[in-house]
Amino acid sequence: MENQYETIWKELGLNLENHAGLLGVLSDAYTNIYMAQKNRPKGMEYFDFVVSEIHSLRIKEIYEAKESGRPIVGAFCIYVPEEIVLAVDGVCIGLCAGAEVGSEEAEKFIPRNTCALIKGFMGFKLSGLCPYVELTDLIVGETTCDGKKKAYEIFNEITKKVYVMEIPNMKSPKGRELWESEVIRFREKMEALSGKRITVEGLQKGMALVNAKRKALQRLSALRNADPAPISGLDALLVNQVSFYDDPARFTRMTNELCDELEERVKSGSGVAAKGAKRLLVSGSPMAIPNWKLHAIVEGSGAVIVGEEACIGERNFRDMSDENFATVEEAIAKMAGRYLSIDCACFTPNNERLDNINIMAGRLHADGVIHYSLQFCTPYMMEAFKVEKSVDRPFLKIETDYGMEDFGQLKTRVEAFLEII
Ligand code: BJ8
Repeated sequence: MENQYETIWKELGLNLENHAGLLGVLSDAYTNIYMAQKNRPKGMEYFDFVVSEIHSLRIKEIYEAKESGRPIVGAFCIYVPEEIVLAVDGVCIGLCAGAEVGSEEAEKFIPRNTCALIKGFMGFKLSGLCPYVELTDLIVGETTCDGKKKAYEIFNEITKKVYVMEIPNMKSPKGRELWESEVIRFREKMEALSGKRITVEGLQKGMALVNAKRKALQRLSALRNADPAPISGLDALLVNQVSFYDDPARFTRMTNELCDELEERVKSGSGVAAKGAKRLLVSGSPMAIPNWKLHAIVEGSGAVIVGEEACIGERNFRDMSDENFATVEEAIAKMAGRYLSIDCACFTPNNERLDNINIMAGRLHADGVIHYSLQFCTPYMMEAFKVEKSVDRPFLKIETDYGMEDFGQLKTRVEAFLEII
């Protein structure tokens, strides 16, 4: 008998056969990578549940939100101001895909030499595998890297609902002016989409939700300073990945509960790896769910990842939005400033990222830094040279994609790196 979720998937036009295959592969990977870990915090049970329901319960929730008239907005970049979506009672979800399923379909529209993240989101949509894309009323793109910029043109031909925010290349006064005007334009777009005016109260509510989420993620990040690390890098990465599509208030509550437990672990000196285990910071391109490859390799080799200097990681929650404002205009101006401080490699120059990596490595007592770029991700691959020069501890540079063909080779390189630390 058809279950309630299948009815929704069918209505959304998913390819049910491919979709069943995808869920099977995801569930096996999760069992092998996540459930095989020892000494996991009890608080991770919630996140295990969320992953098991990734295309079921959460999709039903978003489906019901849409039915009740709430606008559903998808995004691919942490530059998209979630506060504005929440200010009109919308739902904001991350659409990046971290698996190579659908690449062949994607390559019918975009060049082979495109980064896996772009191929991933195109491929998921084209293969009828992504219920999130189908539920959106608006998909917000941005002019960050060239690959994304051009892919959005094609994605709009396919979905007919892409809206692009222009992001400057430089953080100059002109760049700031342009960006602020783009945030204002986005506010107007959200007002038109929802039929609601954005008010001071709406923005206060949106900011409070997003800031609370950021604060919980900051708390988790700070707990990873401890030795032994109270949580594995794999689990912390998962919490960060889930933050992009879970309900924000519930996510914050569950992450804070997890942090309460981790605090107890830190107090009692217990952790996931032995005290003194080698600690690594990972820095670079985003790792969208279910991209767990590097973390699985590093932690399978006996080290522990203590931080992610990435958009699915610290870059997403480092700065808060200023909740102290009297008018919508003031709120927008402050918010625009907050977003423009994000240190994405798409900017030139981007020296603040070098400082941030070193600050993080020091705070987390990292023994080494692994720079992670997706293949064909020019901004991060290029910036790796500067990062290597600026980092004051052992450094390893990796370029990879979502495939598993290089798993053995990467493992050998990571093990050799751990030897020299
Ligand atoms: S703020 S990192 S989320 S743009 S991996 S598509 S950069 S070729 S994702 Fe990003 Fe916003 Fe910057 Fe963050 Fe291009 Fe690189 Fe692919 Fe990338």
